[in-house]
Amino acid sequence: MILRDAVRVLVNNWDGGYTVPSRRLYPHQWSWDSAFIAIGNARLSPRRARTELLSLFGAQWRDGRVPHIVFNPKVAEAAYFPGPRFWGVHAPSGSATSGIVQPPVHALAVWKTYQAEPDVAFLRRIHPRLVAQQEFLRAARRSAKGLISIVHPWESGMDNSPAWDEPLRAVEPGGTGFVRKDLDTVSSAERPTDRDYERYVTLALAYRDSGYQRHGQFQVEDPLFNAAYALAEHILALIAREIGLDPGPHEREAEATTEAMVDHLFDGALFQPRDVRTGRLISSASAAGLTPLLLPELPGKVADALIDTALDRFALKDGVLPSYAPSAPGFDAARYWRGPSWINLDWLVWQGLKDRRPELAGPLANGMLCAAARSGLREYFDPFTLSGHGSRDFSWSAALVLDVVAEHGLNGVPAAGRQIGHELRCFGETGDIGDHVPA
Ligand code: 2M8
Repeated sequence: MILRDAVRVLVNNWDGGYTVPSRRLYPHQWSWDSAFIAIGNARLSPRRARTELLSLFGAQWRDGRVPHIVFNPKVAEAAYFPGPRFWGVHAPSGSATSGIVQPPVHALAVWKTYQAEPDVAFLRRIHPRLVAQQEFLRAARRSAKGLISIVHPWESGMDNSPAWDEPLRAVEPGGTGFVRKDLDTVSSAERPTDRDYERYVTLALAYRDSGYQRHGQFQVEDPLFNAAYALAEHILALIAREIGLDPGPHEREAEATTEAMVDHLFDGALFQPRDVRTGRLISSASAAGLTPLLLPELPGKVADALIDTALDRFALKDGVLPSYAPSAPGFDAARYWRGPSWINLDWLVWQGLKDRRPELAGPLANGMLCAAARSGLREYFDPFTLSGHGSRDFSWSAALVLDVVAEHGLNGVPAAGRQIGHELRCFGETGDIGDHVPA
């Protein structure tokens, strides 16, 4: 049932060259969503996964940035706020895009896709684009400490995290007179407040008006973003080996970033964001602080401390990871990124635990499947009751559930690859899909 549902969601949300995160709430292509979606699609149709990634990188800017939204010209301006007119910018390909970025988890998706079906031509084609994405971050966003900044909460992917409350207080909420679209689909109790939106809009307008160049009133070094950046370097080294290039510079960059993260963002129990404008660590309780577990270069002692924190403060043993520690001020079990469990975050931590602590990775895999089985492929879940929130038929929930089933199995029955193929055929689709090859 879960498999059938997951395949149905991915098939229905496919738009010919990429997958929308959700038909109504998010009707365009989103950057890190496409990476997670490709990871799931790699289990169904590696070709579709490659197409999804190439389509996103087709809208890469000349400076290397991969915009967080690539707009579908066939969708009405009013269908999503802030839409293409708000951002007012086009990629060299001609696509209207936003001008901010999201965590660079794409190298990971490329590698998973390549593992599902080794296609060296694809690796060669996408490798320079992944390198350019990293180069943009180094050139535009790297501090003397060797860490990458985000300039908008939307760049963290965890937009409404309580971790951003403090730096956002410094932002004068001037952006008014806009009409939110998200509340047409989802209850306001599960989405950011109007006040938060005013600040998001203010920041985005200021960045836009500087030609997407100057940092505004929000500049933060986020652990999840930096973990994704360092992991991308680690994977770029693997890709370089595969296509006959020198892995050395990528290996050194992965090590240096991991070290900088430990030196500057680790508080002894959890990785914390640093507010670049004040120079201080933000004392938060965000599960983003656990994602450095992804980094193979992370010292064992630091990993052990993180796992202790995950057990004590995030109830990791129960298999459902809240996005924010329930005992911390600001936690909300149902509101977007302020506490609910998200499958992409659980999946990232699961990746970081599989080799280190398989006895903890197993329950986390079961937890993701349990949430999806109980409430469907929702955008997020109450971490106590597993009730579903946000959008329905959400693509990365579907995709990552497929990946978990393929690797971990359902109820301990492993390797459901053939079953997934069967479900796909039930929908009249075959492995040979995704004919529209952009970029
Ligand atoms: C959410 O963010 C968008 C803005 O980018 C929104 O709320 O309209 C976040 O959950 C983000 O991480 C995600 O990529 C996006 C699409 O799923 O939705």
